[in-house]
Amino acid sequence: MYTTELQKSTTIQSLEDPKLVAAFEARVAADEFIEPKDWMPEAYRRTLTRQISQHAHSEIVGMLPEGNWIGRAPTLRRKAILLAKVQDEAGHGLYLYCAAETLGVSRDALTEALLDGKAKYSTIFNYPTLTWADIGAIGWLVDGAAIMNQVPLQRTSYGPYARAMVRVCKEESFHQRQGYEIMIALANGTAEQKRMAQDALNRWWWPSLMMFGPPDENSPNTEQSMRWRIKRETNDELRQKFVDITVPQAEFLNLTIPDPDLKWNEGKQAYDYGEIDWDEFYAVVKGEGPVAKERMKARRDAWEEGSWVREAADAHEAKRRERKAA
Ligand code: FAQ
Repeated sequence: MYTTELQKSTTIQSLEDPKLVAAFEARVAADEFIEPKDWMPEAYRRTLTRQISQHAHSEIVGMLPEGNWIGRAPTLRRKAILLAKVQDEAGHGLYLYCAAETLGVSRDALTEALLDGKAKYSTIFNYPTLTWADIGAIGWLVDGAAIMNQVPLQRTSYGPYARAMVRVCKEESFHQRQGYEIMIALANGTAEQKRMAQDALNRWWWPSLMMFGPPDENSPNTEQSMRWRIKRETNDELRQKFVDITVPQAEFLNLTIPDPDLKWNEGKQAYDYGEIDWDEFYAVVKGEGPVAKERMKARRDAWEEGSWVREAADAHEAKRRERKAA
């Protein structure tokens, strides 16, 4: 839906005052932050609304796979860490919804777009967490991929998004470490624990690479988003950096990345890796992921069960306004 809207608003953009557009582009090119009350092209606003809201939905849906293990964490220490991590993800979702709201769209409208299937969330959260090792693999790989993508977003051109990313990145860094620490414990544990760690790596590796989005040549938004400095690096650039940083970490764990084509390329000083199954990626984007229905049901139920809280907050706000007006 959003790509179509972007095309529509690109047409609108051609009707926008060229002087305003030129001044906006110059500010972006000079690495100035664009703030909520500044003039911005409609297509810029829509692209940001799409990206930030997808990001917010991902943080919130992303609590579900790990939430599944809070009650089954193997020790009190692991449970406390996991609880804190999942709560951090809720906080990230909230900062991001606030950043999206500064673009003039309500949080309710954003949530409804998700529940109506018009807005997306990251494909990665449509895979199940089958064993405790999956919690290690999520922290190590999923948070690792998230950091790789989000560090450059601290310099994204939209001020509220960039500032939200600063705190998010600090917390994601702790998340990545806790996941890797679980993997270290399992990889150095019993044969069964090592098998669990390898199995989790086998299942999470390729979906983690898909998190970075389609290859640049099939990414409809990258070119414009790079020009507007919404994105600071392309999908393929970030994916390559992630592979390069993660392969030595897997070697340290004595685990094998499930890719027979993975090999160091001396010429490019980076790893070559095998073909990603893009059919799987697009199927998951379309809502056909292994646990996609479960995830959306959980979000729908939470929205419905929380309606009394929203009503109470509205009633409180109405009373506050009445008192102020009196
Ligand atoms: N999943 O033209 P592009 C996390 C869509 S946070 C689903 O390349 P773009 C923390 C894309 O929206 C994880 N859809 O798009 C955590 C577009 O849709 P359209 C989330 C995807 O925006 C850890 C279409 O495909 N992070 O993990 C995906 O330029 C652990 C064409 O793609 C962010 O959202 C995907 N993987 O680049 C929480 C970071 N990839 O226009 C809990 C911010 C692409 O057809 C536990 N976002 N699409 O409606 C971004 O950096 C960008 O939006 C990209 C995609 C790189 C994700």
